[in-house]
Amino acid sequence: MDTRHALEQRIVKVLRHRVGKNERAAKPHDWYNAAVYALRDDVIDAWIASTTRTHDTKGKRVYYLSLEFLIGRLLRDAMSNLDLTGEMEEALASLGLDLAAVEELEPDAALGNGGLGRLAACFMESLASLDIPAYGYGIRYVNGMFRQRIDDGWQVELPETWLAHGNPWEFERPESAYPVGFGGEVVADGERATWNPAEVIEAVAVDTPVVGWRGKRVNTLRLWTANALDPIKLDEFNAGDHLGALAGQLRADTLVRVLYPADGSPAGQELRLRQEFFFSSASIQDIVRRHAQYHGDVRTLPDKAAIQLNDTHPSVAVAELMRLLIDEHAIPFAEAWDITKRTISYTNHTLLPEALESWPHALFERLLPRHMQIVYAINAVVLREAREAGLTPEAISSISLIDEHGERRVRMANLAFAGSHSINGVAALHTELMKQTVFADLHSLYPDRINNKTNGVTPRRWLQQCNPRLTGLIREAIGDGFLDDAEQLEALADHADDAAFGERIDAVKRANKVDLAQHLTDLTGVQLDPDAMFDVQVKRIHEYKRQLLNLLETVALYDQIRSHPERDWAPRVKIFGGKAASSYHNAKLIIKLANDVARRVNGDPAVGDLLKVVFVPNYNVSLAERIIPAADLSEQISTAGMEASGTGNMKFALNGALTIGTLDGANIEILERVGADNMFIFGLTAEEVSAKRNAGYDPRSVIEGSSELAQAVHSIASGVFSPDDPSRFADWMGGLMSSDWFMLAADFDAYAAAQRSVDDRWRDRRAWRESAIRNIANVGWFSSDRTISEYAREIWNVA
Ligand code: 26Q
Repeated sequence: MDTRHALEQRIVKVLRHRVGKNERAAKPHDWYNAAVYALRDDVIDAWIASTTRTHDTKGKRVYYLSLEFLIGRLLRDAMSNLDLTGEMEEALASLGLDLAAVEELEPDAALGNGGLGRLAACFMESLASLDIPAYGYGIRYVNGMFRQRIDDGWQVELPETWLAHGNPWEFERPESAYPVGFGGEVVADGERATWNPAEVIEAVAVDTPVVGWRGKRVNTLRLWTANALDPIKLDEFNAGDHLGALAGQLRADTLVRVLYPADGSPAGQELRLRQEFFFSSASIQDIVRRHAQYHGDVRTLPDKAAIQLNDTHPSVAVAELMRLLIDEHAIPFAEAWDITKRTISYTNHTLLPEALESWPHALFERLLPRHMQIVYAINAVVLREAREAGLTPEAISSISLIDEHGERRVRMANLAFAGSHSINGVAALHTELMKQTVFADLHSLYPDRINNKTNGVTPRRWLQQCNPRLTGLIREAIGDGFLDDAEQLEALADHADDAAFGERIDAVKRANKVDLAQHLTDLTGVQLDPDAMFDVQVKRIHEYKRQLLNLLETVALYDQIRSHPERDWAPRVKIFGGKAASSYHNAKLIIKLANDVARRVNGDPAVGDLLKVVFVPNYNVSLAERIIPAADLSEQISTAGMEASGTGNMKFALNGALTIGTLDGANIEILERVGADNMFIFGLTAEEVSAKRNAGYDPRSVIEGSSELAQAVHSIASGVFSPDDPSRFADWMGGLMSSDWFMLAADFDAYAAAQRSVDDRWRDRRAWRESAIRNIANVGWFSSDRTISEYAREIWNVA
């Protein structure tokens, strides 16, 4: 029996015995579940083999603690990494089903906000692909990232119910459960203590397999769900208090109910701290339990476990590991501190001061009284080391884990820094700025700890799976080596000035654009010309990312086209997408403006197909997989010094888009590899931005000095795009005149000029194609395999 036939039989069998339907009764979702169950058997075999291998070799494991994993769909990933896509396609076809349609039934696992969560997902895939034993630890949110609907141009947030039809990828592990305490009191006993929490919630593991490339290894993503220890208080129930009897379960459910839909501006709610401790504690208990079981002595933990903290969200893990070592394993404080630092390392993802987490001391102490004591004990050590090193009182106060200015607060970044042997930034510039700004004093005390690990993206999802046409063409041109080593894409450079190859690259891009145009028409009703330039800015909406700069330039271009319709304009489609944090007023206004501009421009017969504007609702991983392969131009235009790295920038370049961008984050490193001839770099440098801010920059004079910008600002302010409410944007635009922290005005002219060079290059079709090929050829280095290899060698010390 051939394998296709075997897969088909398996699907029908699991449809009957696991889903409980026959072929006649099966609904589309039943077929989706059956397809996953059938494939899953192969995944499970490889999973069990991987775990056994790690046990047998007693290898060191990596533990990636992250409050976010922005995974997206898993079916294509699993099929493709197991090389079963073709078989699945044929098996489903013989059952009268279309694989693409079945794939569409899988909801996105959107357990993350944006870059940080997606990075965690790429890292999990690369860890498995590089055959590194690893666990991801996080929370199984019942409602992940909210679904975005656009009502009359405004963002409306709706709950995302990704688990509504069940989740065939997950395995509940009731035997892996741990108590997590909150509140209560501490009874001291020398360095040790007994903590009697007022409340205990049970964390239960739910595992998802993560399949590596060519199925080499399958690792585990372990997400915690919560149960009341006593799900129903029967005495209370029987006494008639039916709701009170269930209160404990409700408190537990609340913990894992929803992902905090903020990025960059932390919401200081108690529930967030409870989530952070809940998952950190369960994960650390699981890690220490596993170590004790397989290796006996907790003192050897640093030899067998490397714990990476994804930002400060899990930094309470430092105190929790100390507590377990001291209180439960009777290790002296000094030795516990040494073990902790050798085990833990921390990745920073932002310099924005408002995004640095800190918790009110009173809240921290009330919720985690034992951890508060441990934080003080750690602080005593750190402050002593700072005094001994001769640091100034100001430096010592900035290093302290406790912020004493105003209401006393616990600084989570200082706790993570103190408790780690490695603190890394996510791009070269970002890491340098960490040393010079937020961590300057900690860096002077511990100068060997800060290091750089430039981000990367998995080329499986972000090239092979999302762009099969391009992948096929590259294989024809340079063979299959790049599938296992993305840096071999370099061989494509030999084809960069081959005109015939350029035309084939163009044909692939055009086909992807036709597909995307159809999809966007279905979503928004707007008709798009696939021969126009697709100019794309998709990412979280944030002022520092400067979607408003792009919109101002769009408005300026619209004015120009209307004034000079006779000129040889390069037809463009401006595509925007992204979610705004629900409480972020200006971000929501950006979405409204994009939609208002779209309505006016798209309805203006004077511009016709020369300019179209689309705001794609509900941007998510699956939409990214359609949009990125179809992009011609990638907008990476953050205020220099503010985007830690960016990872979308890498995905676009890998798919042959040219970048227009600032010297920020990883754009700088992309420029080093792709070359200035194949990118459009503009604007102030990070140093110039900070000098300008210090020199007292006056945006009003800059705006008035640029006729194009002044006209754009005035037309938005006066209601040209909002005739239904002419003053809608007036205050906002007025504010820009007096204060422009993100330097939109300062960079506008340079940005507009760069856009006109984009037009020039676009008209030279051959030159554009050559640049596109040189982008693809030179960004293999931004594979997350390279990033993870560096972490493995330089931070984790794993083979
Ligand atoms: C913190 C506390 C309370 C509520 C929310 C938060 C919170 C949540 C998410 C704070 C920040 C985030 C996300 C940050 C993020 O996505 N940063 C991005 O990380 C990427 C991966 O390193 C970088 O490429 C981006 O430059 C960076 O913005």
